[in-house]
Amino acid sequence: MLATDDLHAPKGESATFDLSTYLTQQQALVEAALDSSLPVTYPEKIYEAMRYSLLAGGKRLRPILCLASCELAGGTVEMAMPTACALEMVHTMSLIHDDLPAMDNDDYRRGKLTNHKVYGEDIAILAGDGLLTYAFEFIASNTQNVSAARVLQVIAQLAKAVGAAGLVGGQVVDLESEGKPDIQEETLNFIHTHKTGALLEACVVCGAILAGAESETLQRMSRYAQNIGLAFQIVDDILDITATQEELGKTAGKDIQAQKATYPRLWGLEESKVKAQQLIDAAKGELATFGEKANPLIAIADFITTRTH
Ligand code: GRG
Repeated sequence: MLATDDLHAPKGESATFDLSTYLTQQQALVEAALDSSLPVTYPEKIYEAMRYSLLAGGKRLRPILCLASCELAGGTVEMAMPTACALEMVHTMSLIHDDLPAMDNDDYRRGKLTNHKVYGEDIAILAGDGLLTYAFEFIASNTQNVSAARVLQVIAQLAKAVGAAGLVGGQVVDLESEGKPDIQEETLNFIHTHKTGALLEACVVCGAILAGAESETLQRMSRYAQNIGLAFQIVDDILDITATQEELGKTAGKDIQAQKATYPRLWGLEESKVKAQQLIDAAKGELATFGEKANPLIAIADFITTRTH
């Protein structure tokens, strides 16, 4: 669980919106919903492994983005909560699989031993599979006060973001790029718009779909999300160099060790920070027409560049 200290509003944030309080409240709602989303039943071992990673903390940024986007577009937290939980299930399964020896091979995640270190590789793979499939069941079976057509649109959007056209494709190019000294900016952008950006975009767009947003709103939300998605990954690459293992909750310095293609490697640290800020400014610009309703998403955009883990 993210400590309240970690949620202090970034410098320069609008005095009218208290991001720390907002994030703390939304995070508590998400934690409660996730906890009740997945009861333990027979065979207990797989449910325990799924719950171990799902309830291991984390910023809960993806579900919070989905809830905020639904509210901006005129919907409610209740309409979006099953999708918000499903997005965190998908994100968690991608972390479990990413940490496996065959992928990034990490022993720590969210300050705890990785899933395979606790349950073994076989169960960790299945825990990921279980979370991925349950995410879609959870949206289909639990969404209320939203038309079936919108729920179907959300399921299609999420499936596209997760498959070979999204996370899976991004991960493949990331794996292929390891150890190659001359990665082009185009390739790096492909990796991160797919591996990280696609799911963040799905969070924002799905929230707006559930609320019945018009096409122009959906396009604005989509551009906002693409910008924060890339900025999020640039900051992730920067933190891998500048933050400690304690701050990150996972092994620090892994990118250099694995000779990974990263933005700081391409541009240097300072230029990477400037580019992340430019993307955040562009993201906030997309929401200017929404007035105060956009305050949560604007403040979350600022949080992305000021976060420390
Ligand atoms: C999705 C079917 C399927 C398979 C998985 C392994 C894989 C394919 C993709 C890797 C995706 C991945 C791990 C991307 C990195 C995204 C990222 C920056 C994660 C860190 O997100 P935070 O900082 O983490 O929001 P917390 O712990 O706060 O939730």
